[in-house]
Amino acid sequence: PVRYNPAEIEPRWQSRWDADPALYRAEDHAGGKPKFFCVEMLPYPSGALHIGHVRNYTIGDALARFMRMRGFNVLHPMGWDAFGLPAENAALKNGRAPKEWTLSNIAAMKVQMRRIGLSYDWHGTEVASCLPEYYRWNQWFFLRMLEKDLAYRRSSKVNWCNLCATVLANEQVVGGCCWRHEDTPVEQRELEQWFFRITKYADELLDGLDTMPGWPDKVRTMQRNWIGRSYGTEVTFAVADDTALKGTGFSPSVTPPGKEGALAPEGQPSITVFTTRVDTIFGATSIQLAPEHALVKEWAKTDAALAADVDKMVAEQAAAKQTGDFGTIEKHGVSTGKHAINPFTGETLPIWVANYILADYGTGAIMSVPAHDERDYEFATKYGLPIKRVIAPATSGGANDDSGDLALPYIAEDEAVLINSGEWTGEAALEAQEKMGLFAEHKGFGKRTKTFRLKDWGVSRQRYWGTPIPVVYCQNGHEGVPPKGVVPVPDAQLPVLLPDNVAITAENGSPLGRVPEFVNATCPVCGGPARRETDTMDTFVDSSWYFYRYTDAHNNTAPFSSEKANYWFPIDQYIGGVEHAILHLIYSRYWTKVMRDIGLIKNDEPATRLFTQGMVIKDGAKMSKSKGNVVSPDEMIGKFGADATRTYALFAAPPDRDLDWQEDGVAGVSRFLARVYRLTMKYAPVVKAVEHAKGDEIAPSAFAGQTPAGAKLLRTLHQTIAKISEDFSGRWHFNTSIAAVMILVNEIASSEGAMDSGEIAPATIAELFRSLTLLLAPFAPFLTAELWEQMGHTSSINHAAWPVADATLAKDDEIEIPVQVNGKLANVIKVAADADEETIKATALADEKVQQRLADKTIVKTIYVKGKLVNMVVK
Ligand code: ANZ
Ligand code: ZN
Repeated sequence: PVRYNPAEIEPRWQSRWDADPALYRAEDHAGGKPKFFCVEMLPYPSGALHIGHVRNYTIGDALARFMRMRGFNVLHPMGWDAFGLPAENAALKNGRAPKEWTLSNIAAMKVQMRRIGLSYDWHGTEVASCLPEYYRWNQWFFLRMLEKDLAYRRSSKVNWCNLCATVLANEQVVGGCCWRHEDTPVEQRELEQWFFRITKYADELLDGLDTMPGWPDKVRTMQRNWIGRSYGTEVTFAVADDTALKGTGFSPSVTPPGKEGALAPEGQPSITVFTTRVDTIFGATSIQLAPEHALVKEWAKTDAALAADVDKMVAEQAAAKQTGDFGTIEKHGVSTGKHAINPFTGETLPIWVANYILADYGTGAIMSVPAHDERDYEFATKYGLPIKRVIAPATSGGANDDSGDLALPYIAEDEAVLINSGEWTGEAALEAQEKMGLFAEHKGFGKRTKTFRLKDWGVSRQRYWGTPIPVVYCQNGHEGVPPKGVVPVPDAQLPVLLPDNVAITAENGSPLGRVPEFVNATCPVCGGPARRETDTMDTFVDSSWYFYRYTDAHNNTAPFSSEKANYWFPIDQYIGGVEHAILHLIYSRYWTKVMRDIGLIKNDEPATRLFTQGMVIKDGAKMSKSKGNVVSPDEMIGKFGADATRTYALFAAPPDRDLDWQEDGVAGVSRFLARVYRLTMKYAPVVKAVEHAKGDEIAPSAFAGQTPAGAKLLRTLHQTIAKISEDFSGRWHFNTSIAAVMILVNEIASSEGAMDSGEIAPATIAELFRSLTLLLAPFAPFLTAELWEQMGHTSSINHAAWPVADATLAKDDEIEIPVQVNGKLANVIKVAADADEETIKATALADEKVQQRLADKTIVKTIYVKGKLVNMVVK
């Protein structure tokens, strides 16, 4: 018999597929088929695929192939996230130009992808973000955002990684360090930067998550926390006029008569605090300011001791931010000697400066409520500031007594009530938050606020290998172009080309700034001299909309046609790593909303369903060069073939779990495929003969006239079809799908005698092998294409109809039912699948093992759970 030789079959089919550019082309959007848009996250062209990519792409490929066979119009694209720092590092290291390095990596990885048999429509969809055909649309979008005031420029403190020699977005800072350099602390620098106003969509980005059941809960939770919406209240405290107080002999901390709710008089400073717990305001016993608060700076001018203390605190905070342990620094502070008036109570509170208050959060000032806030409690205890309880459990009835023996600080807010809070005493805490906020607004000394953890997206990068930002700075600085002197490059002049032959050095600062031909530009408005922006865009811009370009990859008059995008979007299935939960998956949601608002598309969200696959590990550990446990896809394919590698990647674990790669396992799958090959090749002539006689569509063989052996095989076959079809639509447990095919193949193999002797009819044999080949097609495309042809089919298996499970054929003729006596298993009986209750009870009673258990006892009653269980209660 012929031997299974993937090294011969796979390249042969690959070149046939390559010769047919329309093979995986989706139909025109005007066609009648239902659409299915399946996207795997595009790779960075580092030079070689790793085995994790193989897993990710194989999951998507199996699904795309299955959906094609189910009759869907499938768009299955691929592209390259081709800008970014590694290309510049390669230039530094080996002197290779980033462009040349990137394009040759793309070529190499494309060869690998083809070897794996991934069914991408390369000709129709391929995009590479480093090409001007692509990045000119990044520039176009930038200009649209500029028009919509969604792109703006400002000077701000930014995250800076010294190794990247560039700015990082907040999303690229992980635990105080750079996302690419896990042990390089991020520094803060003050720089002029371009930002995208993603915060404008903060509410929608957050609320939209509730309407996305097709996204994993863990991703939605991560996004919710990242966006971090919190409601709060700003309350303004007048700073007491200490000289006036002194004059009246008034002692601070006693209510100044008539001062309730007072705003600071003209010329008198005030402090606005930000609190999420305005309901605790009767418990405020001091005001704490950030060392960089404007008032502190003011007071420090005339108070040298204060100035010295504050300087130290500023330095200490900067250091703590850098090391990322801001939350754990020892709290301390210094009194300013000034006082502020609580507008709710009229009480006078001492004003302090404290090292745990951030200048750039809220208003940089807080009211300190030690009884109900941990940090304030720690601080108040240290300095002997008063602690006043104003919140109690609802069970306390809201009595005005603070002798409660609950440990302080008492944090609970749900189910809590206010005590010691004047007219608000007895109110539920949550309601009081709302009412007291409204009250403060009404009285004019406060306002309710909504704040987000999400900050605007800083997109300027001081790097070469990225999209040039399409603005120039006119040296004549026209009026009327806001901000002064910033002139957008007109659409007609796009793309602003990234120059070649730029020296990449380790020096700080944008490499483009050292290219005079690039920098020196003409102002499009006045024709005068202008300096071109030399920063490039964050590469997350590229990946924010690339999947839209797939629908119309060759368009050179627009980023894509709205008509096409509206047909294909939202993506039906998006597949990729969970590490993109915050970065790419928030940015691309933002981009979608912007494109919707400029009228390009209709969808609110980019993808209906998101799947995040597990990692591939080796010997229980994440793969890394330093551990020497990296599995190379090329090596696997070389040894076992692409089909075995793919099938193993799906067989070894459910796709959402981590997969421990074992070469033995790939070898095992390869033996299984060899068995499929041998058997199918042997019976292919039977299939050919039967199908030739019946026409291409053969009806499932009926039970009528079947021998028991034939009926049993058909039953397993149809059960397998039902199971795999369900796995694809449901939980994607391809590991059990493939296991089911293995069981089927075992059963076929042990019926070889019966097939050869004629006991199993040719029509049954034909149906078995035809369906087996179809069932394996999503997993092992090369082998099944070969077998399909060997069976005499001239049209491609790619669009052959997926087999349909016949429920009658799949039905077991016998079922097993456990029999219990007093709840303990006595035996499992076999009965006809359609047996009635009487028969089942009688069979149970007649069973020998059940009889032994019953012995001389009396049956009180017999409980029957349909199709599941018989339980006899005995005395
Ligand atoms: C009084 C209070 C009472 C507070 C209480 C909490 C509990 P999140 O939820 O993280 O937004 N805060 C406000 N601005 C601050 C700053 N610049 N630096 C340090 N802390 C600041 O936290 C909001 C709470 O953090 C605010 O509500 C404020 O303390 C504090 F029982 O006000 B709270
Ligand atoms: Zn000008």
